[in-house]
Amino acid sequence: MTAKRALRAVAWIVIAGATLLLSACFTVAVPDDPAAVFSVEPQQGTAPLEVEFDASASVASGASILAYSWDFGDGANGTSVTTTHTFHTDVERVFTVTLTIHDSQGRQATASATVLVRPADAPSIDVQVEFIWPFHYDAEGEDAANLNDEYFVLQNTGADPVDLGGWTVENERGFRYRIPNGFTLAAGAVVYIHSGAGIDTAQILYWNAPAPVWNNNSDIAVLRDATGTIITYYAYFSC
Ligand SMILES: [Ca+2]
Ligand SMILES: [Ca+2]
Repeated sequence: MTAKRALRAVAWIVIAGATLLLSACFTVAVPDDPAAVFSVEPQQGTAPLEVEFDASASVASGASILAYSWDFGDGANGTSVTTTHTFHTDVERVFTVTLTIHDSQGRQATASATVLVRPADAPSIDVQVEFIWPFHYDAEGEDAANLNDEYFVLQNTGADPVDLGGWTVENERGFRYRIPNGFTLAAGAVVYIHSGAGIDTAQILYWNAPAPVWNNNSDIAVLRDATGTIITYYAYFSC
């Protein structure tokens, strides 16, 4: 049996003044396991958004990579090691792009990343609130029995307090939490938002979800302001 170890890598990437916390994962250990790796540039922007993808860092030790298969998340596909795709949208969308490589020993590996595309007429966003580490989507033990160990953290990275009343966070399936009216996050302050029930404080909020919110293998958390505009998001993927 082929042994595999999965590593989760977290990278801080600064784009146009906004900092996105991205997670990616890849498989290592057995030296000849192939691994799909690719870069995305840019990772967000205004439609029509031309994005360059480069999978040349993918590896298949002891074999050669025969095919690259791209799924751009909007119905389009690609087949080159490096490729360009233009995203079109009339509403803000987070596209999930997936690369699958096939090697000469019949094995395959996949990797995913996200691209945030805003409509052409969208106002510019001065991002002040961000997801920060950790995003604890896998609660200790059975998630359904430990909802409050599922949580994530938001930080106001700006210089002024931000009124988060009416802002929302939703998962990839559209299950949404609304931050209570009157909740303000001071400059530099953080707030933990737990999936379960509890009494809200200035540092801790409770989603009061009836079941786990965050998938343990992959999900996308989207933060919107009170007008529904996407402020930022956090994505993670299974290995
Ligand atoms: Ca979970
Ligand atoms: Ca768990």
